[in-house]
Amino acid sequence: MAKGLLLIGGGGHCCSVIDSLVSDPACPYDKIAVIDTADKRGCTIAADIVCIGTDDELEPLRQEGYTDAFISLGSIGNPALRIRLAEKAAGFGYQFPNIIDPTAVIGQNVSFGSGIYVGKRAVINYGCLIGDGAIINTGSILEHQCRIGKYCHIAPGAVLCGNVKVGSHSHVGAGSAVKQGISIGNDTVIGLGSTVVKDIGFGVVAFGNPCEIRQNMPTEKGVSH
Ligand code: JB2
Repeated sequence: MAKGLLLIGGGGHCCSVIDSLVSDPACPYDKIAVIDTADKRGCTIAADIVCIGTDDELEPLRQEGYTDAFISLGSIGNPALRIRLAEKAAGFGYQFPNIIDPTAVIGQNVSFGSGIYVGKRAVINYGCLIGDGAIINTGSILEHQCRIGKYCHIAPGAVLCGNVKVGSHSHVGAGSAVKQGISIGNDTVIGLGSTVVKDIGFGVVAFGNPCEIRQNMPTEKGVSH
């Protein structure tokens, strides 16, 4: 039977994911399709890959040879929907691959969970640990031995110097720089362009140079996921 991949969420982030898949000569899939909201059924998302249905069709699509699923809906600071969709797909027996753009550079002794996206020209250096469902986006740099929790998003161009720890569900904004050895807690957002030179706790929004805590995470973005 053909090996199929279902991409869940067909917006901007999905276009990046598709681009990485179709530019990879080692892509293992015979067929790739998207599911999104009902109004997108039949729409081409990118590179001739079409939206064929909705989340309500996860079960029958699994029977049609879509063995693998990938959460291609992105997030800026609140991955709750990504987590819910992954749990739903897992319940129907889907496997979650890692999608690593062929231009990314991966060092030795890097450990990946599952369902991870690594974008174009991202660099993940020696000994990093990357949790399930993380997005290591375009051009970001994770120096040696960084630990990235589940469902984090390291946004484009962020630079994490060595031994940085980012807790689960957290977001490091585009173009931010994080000093070596810093810890960022769970469920935290670092705003774009920040310079993080001291530890930042859990459940907060922090930004600026130097990066400071500005507010607690709004309730609807709290730790309900
Ligand atoms: O419950 C859902 C659902 N809710 C929204 N199930 C499924 N299968 N799809 C859902 N969607 C779809 O996700 C929307 O209809 C839309 O097509 C897509 C979200 O697209 P959007 O372009 O708004 O955002 P994104 O998640 O692809 O990208 C965000 O995150 C990226 C990491 C953006 O902020 C990007 O700029 C960012 N790079």
